[in-house]
Amino acid sequence: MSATPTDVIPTKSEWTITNHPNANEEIPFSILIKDKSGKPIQTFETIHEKKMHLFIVSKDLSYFSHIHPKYKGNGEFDFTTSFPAGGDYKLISEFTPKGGGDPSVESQWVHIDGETAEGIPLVLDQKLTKVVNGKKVTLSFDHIMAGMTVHMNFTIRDAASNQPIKNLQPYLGAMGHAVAMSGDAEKYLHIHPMATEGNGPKVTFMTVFPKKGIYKVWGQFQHEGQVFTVPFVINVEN
Ligand SMILES: [Cu+2]
Repeated sequence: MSATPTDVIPTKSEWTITNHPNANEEIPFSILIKDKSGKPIQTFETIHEKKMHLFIVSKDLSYFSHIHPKYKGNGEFDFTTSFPAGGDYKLISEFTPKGGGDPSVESQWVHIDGETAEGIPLVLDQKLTKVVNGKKVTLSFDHIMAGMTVHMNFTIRDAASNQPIKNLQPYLGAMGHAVAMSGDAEKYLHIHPMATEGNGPKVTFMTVFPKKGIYKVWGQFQHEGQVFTVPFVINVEN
């Protein structure tokens, strides 16, 4: 398994959005996935239980959402979602046309009307331990250098007892999922979950940060029927 994407099928996309979408309203979207020549792609692989994974982030990366558009056929995926405030959001879709290796990625910026939330500056986490939903999550790395395969470990404990959690549940067919974006929201990273022994407390992912700088990483895990998302802001060195 390689940390850099291989056998990615080149695609094009066409996004259809209501005119002047507003914050706090359900907004319908459709995404048409086409091949290089512009013909709709007909068949997609099911990866981690879904034909498409869609991530939505605000420009300042303070907002994060992970949803699964429905495949309507003839290359078209539909979904509805709402946005917490006005402003610019990036929508990143990941899907694998039949026969592809790693997923293809198509993204689109959208502007949402309505009162804009004040941008929250990305602040580097000084300590890579956080408490979310009663879990104490620690992020660690073998190293954190750009351009090289990085192993990222999330270690999950019960926040109250500090006991390691050993009964994580598979979420979308893996022991966890992780997503990373560069601080400017330009670069989206493919992250591979590694085959893990047992159900926690440590879940390892593999990726390559393309260049140095600040990145935000979100880990998603499931425990006792609840999915929780834990974000970290990290600095990748040269
Ligand atoms: Cu997904």
